[in-house]
Amino acid sequence: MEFVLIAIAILVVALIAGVGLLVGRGRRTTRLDDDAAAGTTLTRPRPPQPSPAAPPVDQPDAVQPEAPPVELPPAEPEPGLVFETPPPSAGRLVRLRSRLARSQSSLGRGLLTVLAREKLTEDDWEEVEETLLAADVGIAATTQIVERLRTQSMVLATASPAELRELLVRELTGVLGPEMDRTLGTSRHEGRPGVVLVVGVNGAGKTTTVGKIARVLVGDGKSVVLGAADTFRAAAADQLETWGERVGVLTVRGREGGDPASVAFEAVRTGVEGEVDAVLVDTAGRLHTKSGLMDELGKVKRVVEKQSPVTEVLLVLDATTGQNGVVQARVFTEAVTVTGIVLTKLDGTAKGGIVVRVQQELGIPVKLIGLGEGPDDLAPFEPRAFAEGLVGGAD
Ligand SMILES: Nc1nc2c(ncn2[C@@H]2O[C@H](COP(=O)(O)OP(=O)(O)OP(=O)(O)O)[C@@H](O)[C@H]2O)c(=O)[nH]1
Ligand SMILES: [Mg+2]
Repeated sequence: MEFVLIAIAILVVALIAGVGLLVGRGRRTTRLDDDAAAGTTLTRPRPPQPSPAAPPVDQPDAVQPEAPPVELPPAEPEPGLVFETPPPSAGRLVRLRSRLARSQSSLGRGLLTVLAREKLTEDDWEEVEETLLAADVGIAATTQIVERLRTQSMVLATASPAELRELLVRELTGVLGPEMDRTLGTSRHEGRPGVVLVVGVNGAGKTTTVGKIARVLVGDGKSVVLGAADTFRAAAADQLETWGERVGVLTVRGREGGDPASVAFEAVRTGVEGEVDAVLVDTAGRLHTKSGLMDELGKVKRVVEKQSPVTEVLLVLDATTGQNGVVQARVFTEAVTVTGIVLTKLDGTAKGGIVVRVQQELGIPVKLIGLGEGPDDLAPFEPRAFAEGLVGGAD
């Protein structure tokens, strides 16, 4: 009997010591259940000292509402180095609209040349129609524009070039959904950060866009945390981290091949506890035709929402992919309810009209557009400025 009691006592002491060790380790470093081998790390550009106490061990399924607030390490560049200060979001599209030059050459110039003819014949109207369709404006919007222009043909006949241009800009603005709400969910709401999930097929421009959005937000004076939930390749997290480093934004990353949902969860938790304005989560490119990968995306969102609601799901579409973009958008929105579209590479296509089609066919607003590979070549979408860019001649 005595022997049994002694054995139980030893067991209890060993258990207490074991638990103590585990908790102690968790306080020093942020580890996720399935990432235990390599750990999930917080990387802040050039921190002056090692990261202070990270939050205790956590699992995506076990939210700890009373976790102590995290002090994010101060973002300070090394002496002699300075973080970049990107320009604010306001007025960016006006500054970048000449990047739509390629679209402009086929759409704007083409239309203005025809509309300036003295008397418009049926052939001329057909040319107008073809020009709009060639720019990917889509049948519905093309029909609407042509019908409206036809009713104004008397005005057209006597209009000056400037008046013609204005008329065309007005008509194009009309089909660009000027009434749609394009507010980005990147602000704090009910004491929590805006949480943005960025999704899309391979190579659409997701990571670049997350980096550019971080710059836009920093330029607007907001605080940001990045989540590298593309754990498919280590290079993906490096790529994102580099974007963050340039503007002094922290990146949360996991080990290569780890669970993307865990990294996303950890990034959002860091953002919640650090009381930042927005957490931006980059995800791996995935084919919309692979249902397993689409399910994984659904899981990322569900897991993040155990921590804080996702306020924005941005689907990044490559503008040069045409109709396929609309198909992609349908599948992605079934998996994660897309709330906004980012149309990238509009600088490299003559099909700027794709904006119209994507919005009309999906009912989802285009919120941002990518107009180049430069770090600040991303602009909030504004229908009027965009129409001016398409028609050209404003700069
Ligand atoms: N010209 C132009 N290139 C862009 C734009 N946006 C992104 N790119 C380029 O597109 C390429 C792919 O960009 P990424 O951001 O790596 O794409 P991704 O969707 O993250 O790719 P995966 O993670 O591999 O799926 C890069 O070379 C970018 O510079 C844009 O608006 N214009
Ligand atoms: Mg990427």
